[in-house]
Amino acid sequence: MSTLKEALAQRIPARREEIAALVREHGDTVLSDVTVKQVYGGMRGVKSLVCDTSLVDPHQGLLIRGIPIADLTRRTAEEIFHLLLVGELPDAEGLASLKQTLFARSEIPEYVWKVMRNMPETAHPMDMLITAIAILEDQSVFRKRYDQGMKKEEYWEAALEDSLNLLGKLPGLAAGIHRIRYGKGELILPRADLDWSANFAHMLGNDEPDFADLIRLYMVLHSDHEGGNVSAFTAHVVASALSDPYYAVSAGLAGLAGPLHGLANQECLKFVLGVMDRFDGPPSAEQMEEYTWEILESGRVVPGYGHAVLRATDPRFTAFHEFGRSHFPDDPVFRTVDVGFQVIPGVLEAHGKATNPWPNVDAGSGALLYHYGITEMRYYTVLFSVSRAMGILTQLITSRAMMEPITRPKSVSTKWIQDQVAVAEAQAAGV
Ligand code: HAX
Repeated sequence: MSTLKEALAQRIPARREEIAALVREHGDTVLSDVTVKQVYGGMRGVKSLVCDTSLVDPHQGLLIRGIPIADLTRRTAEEIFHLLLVGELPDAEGLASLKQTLFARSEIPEYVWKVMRNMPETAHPMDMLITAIAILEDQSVFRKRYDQGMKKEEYWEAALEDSLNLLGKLPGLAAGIHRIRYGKGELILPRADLDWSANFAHMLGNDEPDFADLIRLYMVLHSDHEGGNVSAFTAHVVASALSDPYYAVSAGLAGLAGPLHGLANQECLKFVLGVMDRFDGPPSAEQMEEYTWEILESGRVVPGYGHAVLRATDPRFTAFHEFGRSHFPDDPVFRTVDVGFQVIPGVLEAHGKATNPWPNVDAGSGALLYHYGITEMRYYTVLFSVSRAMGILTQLITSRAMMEPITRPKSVSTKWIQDQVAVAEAQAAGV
């Protein structure tokens, strides 16, 4: 058996050499062209980023190190973290060691709780989480070692230390934010016999085995979604300046807090409860259709549907949908999500705007949390964040291990683009 650090240390030299050779021998090979539409369209489809932890196939959905997410839904969060980082699932001893490592780093300094308790009652739970991570920066090993003159070859070791420290604390931080923000009583301490996600469920105050299983699934499904999504890309850019993992994760999660990205799960449940409120319970297919058209005609997006990369039903939605169907098919909130799944893609297709009318991960997750009493929808993106930190951190450690430089794409002015277009038109006209 080897620890996570040993497993990584064994793999890094060959990987560095592989990439160095690729750049040395094929550095000028063209991978992607860029069109005017892409430049003004959020760089959609421009291939200019490396992410080896995961890939989003438009039709298959998320693949973690080449394994479809649908084949990983029984795994623990620790297994997924190891897989993301090392490229392989851990053996039993490696898994036990990682579980122990994270538990040993779970204690949260008292000053963090003081700040959390003093934040305004109106502060969004994401604001609290981002603040908590930012003030933990004081504990950064990366920053201290950098100040002492750490060698570039060793950056990944300090990034790994910070990542494990932060990851160990995240379930406790997030659960504590829930208890403080929603008046749930005293903070609950983690238990040494529980793993990372089971402890999260426990610290949220619900020890039902099915709830722990949902939180495990939630942590697995949201863990990573390649490198170009807003949160991963933001964290990548910030960390490329050698800002430490605390800064990078808090910046990335600020992106996750946007309604077009991670906040969509909060918006989804609002949508579902809105339909139920209007029709006094789960709607018929016709009522759901009517409600969806109203949203679209008022110029709003239907949360939980559409995706920048996916072109099919998100397998993560399917996994949540299966969970609901097998555990509580008659729950009214779940039934409403189910009617939405049957109706909304057709409405979006008829509306004709969205490139992908199918549900994404956020469409159903809130209904499952709601069933177990996590009814505070503003909190949902915090759960997403705890999981997504795994992807952000493993991408960050990998970037430091590969000694990547600072990110700095070239921007151009609209005038420059207009000039290029004029030159291209003149050439096409043979002038
Ligand atoms: N409802 C209504 N209109 C939609 C839509 C939806 N669910 N999805 C896309 N569209 C619209 C877009 O707003 C856009 O309209 P404009 O031309 O007027 O700007 C048009 O269809 C084309 O957009 P697209 O190419 O299909 O989608 P984008 O790549 O631009 O955007 C989004 C992808 C996920 C942001 C988009 O589908 C959306 O806003 N969905 C609803 C919000 C949501 O569910 N977000 C969560 C996504 C998953 C995630 O990141 N979670 O964290």
